[in-house]
Amino acid sequence: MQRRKFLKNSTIGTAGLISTPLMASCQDQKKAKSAATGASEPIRPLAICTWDFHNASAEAWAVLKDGGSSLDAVERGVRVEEADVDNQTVGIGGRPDRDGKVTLDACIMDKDGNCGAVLCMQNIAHPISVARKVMEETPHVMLAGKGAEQFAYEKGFGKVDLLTEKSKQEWIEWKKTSQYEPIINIENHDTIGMLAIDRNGDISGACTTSGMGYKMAGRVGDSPIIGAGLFVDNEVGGATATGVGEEVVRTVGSFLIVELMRQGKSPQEACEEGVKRIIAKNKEKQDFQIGFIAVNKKGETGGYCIHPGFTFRTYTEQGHVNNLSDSYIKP
Ligand code: SD4
Repeated sequence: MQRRKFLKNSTIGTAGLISTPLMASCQDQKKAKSAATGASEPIRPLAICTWDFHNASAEAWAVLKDGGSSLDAVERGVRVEEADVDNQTVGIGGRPDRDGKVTLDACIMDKDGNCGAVLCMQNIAHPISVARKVMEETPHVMLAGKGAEQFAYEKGFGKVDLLTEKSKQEWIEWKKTSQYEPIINIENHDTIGMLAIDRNGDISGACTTSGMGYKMAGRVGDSPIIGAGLFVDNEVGGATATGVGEEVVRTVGSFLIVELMRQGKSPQEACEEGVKRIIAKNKEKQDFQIGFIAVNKKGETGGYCIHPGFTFRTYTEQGHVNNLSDSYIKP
């Protein structure tokens, strides 16, 4: 909540984000890393997530520092946001669709290229854990809607009313105009995508969201789509996205970024190219936000977005850092 107010009320700059323990530009961070570790030594363990979700990245770190797997780290990390009723774009407390229903999307991917996803699922508080069960306990990758919900009950998940009073009242207010406009960095862009590397050097990722607030019933964005909202290739690295999902799907953004890293681009360069592909398809209209983050096998990280204001968290032995992403459109 603090972060949202800050982004709304001030111009973005390093001075503003003082509620976090550390703040650094990507360049500062890169310099610090190479000075501390030497260029060739892989940085691990490591967790990175979209936005300033410090509790989520701290939870992931708690798993990683004790030698836990990157898969457990990303699941446990993003569950923190799913459980946070004040986060209105993930899990319980998420904004509903235009009919007043909270529908959740999530996906998870492991070091072996296994993946699972749930799409447009109602009444279940932890979609990421259901996605993991789809991955581990079914022959499928994706379950949607009622089928996903039914599967969750079968696996012991309880039925939860995801619509909080706050989100309900805001939806009632929204219905007066029913204007559907994604607002840059504020209302619609707090999806958590997280990537982690464990002590073994294995990479996993997770992404979870309630999607765009007041979306059409049945609408699914990029977040639960493997390759769009998330992609991991343990040989190369991983990437994940936040923002207007339709645009990420159109460019298969996260897969693209991992492939660009495979071809030799750094995570930063690959994220920049990912955003540029989206811009190239939207020459007339750029009033929407996309943020990408990426990590490669060496533990180098990157992030890039269209509009200023996107931040991402990294957590390594060097500390917990909130990084201000560079943007295509300059402040
Ligand atoms: C979506 N990418 O459903 C998500 C929205 C998002 O914070 O990032 N929300 O399109």
